[in-house]
Amino acid sequence: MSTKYTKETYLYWYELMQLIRQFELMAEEKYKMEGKIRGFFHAYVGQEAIAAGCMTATRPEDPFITAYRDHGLAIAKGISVNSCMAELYGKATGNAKGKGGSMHFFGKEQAFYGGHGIVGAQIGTGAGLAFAEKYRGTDNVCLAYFGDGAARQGMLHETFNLAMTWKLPVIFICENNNYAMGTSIQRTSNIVDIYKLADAYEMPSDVIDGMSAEAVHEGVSRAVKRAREGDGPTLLEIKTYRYKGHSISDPQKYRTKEEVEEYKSKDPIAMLLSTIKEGNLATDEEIQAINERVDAAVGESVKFAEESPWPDDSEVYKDIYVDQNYPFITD
Ligand SMILES: Cc1ncc(C[n+]2csc(CCOP(=O)(O)OP(=O)(O)O)c2C)c(N)n1
Ligand SMILES: [Mg+2]
Repeated sequence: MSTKYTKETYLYWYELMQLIRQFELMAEEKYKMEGKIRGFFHAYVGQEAIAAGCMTATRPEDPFITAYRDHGLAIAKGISVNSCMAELYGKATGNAKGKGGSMHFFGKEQAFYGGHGIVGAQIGTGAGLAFAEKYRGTDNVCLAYFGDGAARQGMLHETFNLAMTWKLPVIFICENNNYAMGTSIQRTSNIVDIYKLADAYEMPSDVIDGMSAEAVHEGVSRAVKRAREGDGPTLLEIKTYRYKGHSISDPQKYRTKEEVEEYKSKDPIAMLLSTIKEGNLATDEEIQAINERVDAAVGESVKFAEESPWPDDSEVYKDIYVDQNYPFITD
């Protein structure tokens, strides 16, 4: 079988997707089994092909912004797994200095603008990032991610309207994983084809198989090209599935085990590996070497997080939008 892309591309996708998955599984273990991580925690397991395909379709300086299910995209953007694990542990070496936690990963240097907990808020902020790029005269394109639940927020409509009016270089990426917490997409609207929401604003749209890094790469590349050329936004509905609960404390009564197993049979990493093998792109030894590299990086991230210091007490009032000398803050 001949493959569409180079060996490097397939192996890059494979390594990145494995890194995201193994990071998530390790962090979950540290949370559930050892109590080393506390607070909110939303895993990206099952959705990794979206992060992988988006990376090869964009440039490092293209800004990304997403919701609280942010670990995978942050790692894809090049924020180190050490600083991601440390952030989950609440340590000073975390990418948000241990003060943001799971939902607020951040890396300005990597053009990763969070990590946001208010459902749908980052859709508007993403258009703002795109506005900034256009204003500065760059041809960078912002990728603004949100879930199927967030697609029901008013913010989406106001943002779509202005983004089309001003032809902003933004790609709205709906990661449609079928559920908003425990509420299925059928229960939140009579419009279950989210891509159709673009029609009201005459915005181009597309539906993409989110279990395939190749399909994501292709769909996002088309939208990026249009945005870079000044033709404005696109809505991409990327169909995916999360294997884990909404958050770490979700008993998952709203779906059957059979449904989850059905999606796992189309696992994005397993399918990518089949493509790699069928195309004779890598030997078993090469794949094993990647897996070992990933395991070593994830293992090292735990060591790094555990050995890192807690934030100093003096950090409490830093990095918030309040003057440190504000009257009600006393020593
Ligand atoms: C404005 C607002 N309303 C409600 C919530 C509570 N809440 C947190 S996550 C969530 C579901 C969002 O689902 P979706 O957008 O599909 O994202 P997914 O978790 O599937 O990635 C809700 C309702 C919130 N954080 N913010
Ligand atoms: Mg969802």
